[in-house]
Amino acid sequence: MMKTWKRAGIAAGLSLSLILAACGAEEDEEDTTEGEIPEDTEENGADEGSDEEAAGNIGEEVDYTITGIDAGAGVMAAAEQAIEDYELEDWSVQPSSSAAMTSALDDAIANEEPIIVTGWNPHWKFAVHDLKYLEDPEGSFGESEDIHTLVRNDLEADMPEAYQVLDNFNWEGEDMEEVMLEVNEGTEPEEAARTWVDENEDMVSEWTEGVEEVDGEQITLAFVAWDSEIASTNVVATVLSDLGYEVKTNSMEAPIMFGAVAEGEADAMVAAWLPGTHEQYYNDYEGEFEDLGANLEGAKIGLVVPEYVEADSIEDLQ
Ligand code: PBE
Repeated sequence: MMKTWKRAGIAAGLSLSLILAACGAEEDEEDTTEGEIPEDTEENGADEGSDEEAAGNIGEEVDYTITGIDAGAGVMAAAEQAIEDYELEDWSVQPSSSAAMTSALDDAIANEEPIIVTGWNPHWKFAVHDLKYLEDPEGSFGESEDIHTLVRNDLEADMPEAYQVLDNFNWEGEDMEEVMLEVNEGTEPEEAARTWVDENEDMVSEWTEGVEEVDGEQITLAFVAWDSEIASTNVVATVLSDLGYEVKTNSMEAPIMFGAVAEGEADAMVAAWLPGTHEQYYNDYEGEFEDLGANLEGAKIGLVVPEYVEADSIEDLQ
């Protein structure tokens, strides 16, 4: 299953990069006309010239397109909200996938082309590339977020051991990024999670302290194939399987993940970004799951660009 989405992601990434390459080519032609005064400088007056010019360019250069991820992601809804809040009528958000977005980002950076993506952290991309969030004075992307663990309502009674581990599971952004980085370097997620668990026995033993082993009971974790949640879900799966569980990790769309836990088709998820990113899904099913609180604090979503992009704020896209 993992293989399928990866391949689909790469295919989508390729077509995106072809589009970007095509845009880049047009713009190169314009750039070669040396000494020509860009049209909008004259129109906008000398004072505002450089800001407006940068903004005008970035819009044209990326074809007024924000490179997005899966349509169900909260960051996609927030990006649509930003288009409304900042009156960016000409702009649109292109849905793709977490994997296709990062491969489009890699390609753009390799060619020093501009790109704007729906981004978040914890994420390995900040360790690999020089990136920045566009400032968001309107707050379309909300403030700092926590990632919560949600379990089905009867889990504590049915699987007290797993419940305890899920309740204790708690780590930092940099822990998650370690796992993500390794996966990005080509290690299978299960293997990267195994390495992390083996190297962090102290932390893991806090999650499993006093928890009895079980004998092959089945447990299902729901997740979405976002790089961050591939990391967390595989780490929790490894810890549970070390306790004797037979763990299934099921990847699905974001709204379905919330529904699966609410309806008891999945036992748990460690991927609820709150209060903003998944507010809608959380409210849709509130009362039908148990919220075990934050497993990671200080996460963030927003629009992300390479450092060399001249825009600093979403306002610069206007
Ligand atoms: N993300 C990663 C998700 C939550 C985790 C930011 C892409 C989202 O936007 O829904």
